[in-house]
Amino acid sequence: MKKKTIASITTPIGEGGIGVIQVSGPDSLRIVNTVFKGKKLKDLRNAESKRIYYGDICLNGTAVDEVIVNVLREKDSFTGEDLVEVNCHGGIRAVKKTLECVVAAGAKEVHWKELANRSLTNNKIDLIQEEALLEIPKAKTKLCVKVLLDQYNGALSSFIQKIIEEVEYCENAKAPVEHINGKSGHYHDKKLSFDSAQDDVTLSGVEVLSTLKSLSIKLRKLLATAVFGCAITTPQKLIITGKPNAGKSTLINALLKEDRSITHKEPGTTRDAVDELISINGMPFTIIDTAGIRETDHEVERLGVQESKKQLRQADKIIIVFDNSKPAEREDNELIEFIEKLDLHKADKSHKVSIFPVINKADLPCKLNLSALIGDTFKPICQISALNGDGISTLEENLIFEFKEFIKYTPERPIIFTRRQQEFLSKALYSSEQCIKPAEETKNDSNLLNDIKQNLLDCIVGSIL
Ligand SMILES: Nc1nc2c(ncn2[C@@H]2O[C@H](COP(=O)(O)OP(=O)(O)OP(=O)(O)O)[C@@H](O)[C@H]2O)c(=O)[nH]1
Ligand SMILES: [Mg+2]
Repeated sequence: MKKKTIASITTPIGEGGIGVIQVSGPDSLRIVNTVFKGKKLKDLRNAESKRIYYGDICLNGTAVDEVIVNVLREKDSFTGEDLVEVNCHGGIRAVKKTLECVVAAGAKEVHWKELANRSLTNNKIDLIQEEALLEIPKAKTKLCVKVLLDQYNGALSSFIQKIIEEVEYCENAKAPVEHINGKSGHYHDKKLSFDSAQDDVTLSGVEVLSTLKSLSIKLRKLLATAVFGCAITTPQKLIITGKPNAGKSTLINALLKEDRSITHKEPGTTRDAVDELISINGMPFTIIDTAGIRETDHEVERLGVQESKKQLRQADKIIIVFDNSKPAEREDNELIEFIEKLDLHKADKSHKVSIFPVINKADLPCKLNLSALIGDTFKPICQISALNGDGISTLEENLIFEFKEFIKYTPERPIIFTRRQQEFLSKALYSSEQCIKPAEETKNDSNLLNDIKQNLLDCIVGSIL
């Protein structure tokens, strides 16, 4: 069935120098030609690929906007079909009017993500690359862009593809396994393709088993990147809590390196959870200033406390702020008790919250006897002064400790960056590890080995296609 030609505004709507509309599909040149009047080129259907043309977009013979169109024939376009990029003036009116003309001429208006999907369905990119492409506009830091761009260019896909080829190599060598999901042959027709082993080599059961074992190790190492990659695409929630007046908002400002959170000497200044984005060495975090937790009769404050508890339940990381200048109080205790129980009520047991207790106002004389209050449960990681900045860098180092290995990012490193990829590859690893032991015990039973290969292929190919 012939695909419909689609059109979408691919720049954000708002004031700006230019606005871009992309028209993709078999009729894109014909459609744009009916509304484009070139200064030199008379018929856009004769346009050369990778050339730009200057002219007007016209409606009933009247110019709507002056534009430059960029023509990319099927072989050159990222969607894998004829693509016309109309560059018009920025701002809301000019862009919308130009799109209306193109739609009136026969294109179907779509969300810009649909263009990425065309690229996928036309085998220009695979699913992982499409996921990376859609994440890039949301990237929060330079590090995020770097990691995602590498995955878009195939770092993760080619790594997984090599694993697939190694499994297929075992398959060529011994009793052939039916190809999965009716997809025959290798994973060749995508953007990234490799020549896999075609030689008719015969591997022994022991060799097949040892290859499969080494693939499991590779998969395990790859899966360890998910904690970093998923925090790149979904910034971790970092909640700041502590009794009223402990210095939570001041600490947020110190981490933000600016004065955004309202601070005051009166306890209870912050009543709503306020969130901001921070970057620590390129790692993005959503940092949330909470109202603290305490028993109160004040209705507005009570709602604030309720909201704080909700935020704490959803946290990835929690900083508990203790006040060095005051003796420990019942409120500190209540908070500790609440936080201790957080993981118990979680449906997803694999999602554990990390706690970072800090002693603030270290610049003031110490009146806090914390050990009597909390023992070793929440050993403070550092003493800080949110007011003058002492100890903040130590706190930051602690917050990014689990990403340390990845922040020194080696270009083109394969990184798992979505839960979907993580789930598929975890299944692949689980199914192979489940089978390897029995296969060893049964002296490399070829049926079992085939099962391992089949399961591995099912899950791994699923992660990429
Ligand atoms: N000396 C000293 N004062 C601090 C420090 N951190 C915060 N303060 C002061 O403590 C007071 C309370 O600070 P906030 O940051 O508003 O405290 P909070 O925990 O957000 O308070 P609530 O929003 O009321 O729960 C302010 O007067 C701050 O200037 C510190 O490290 N040293
Ligand atoms: Mg506050």
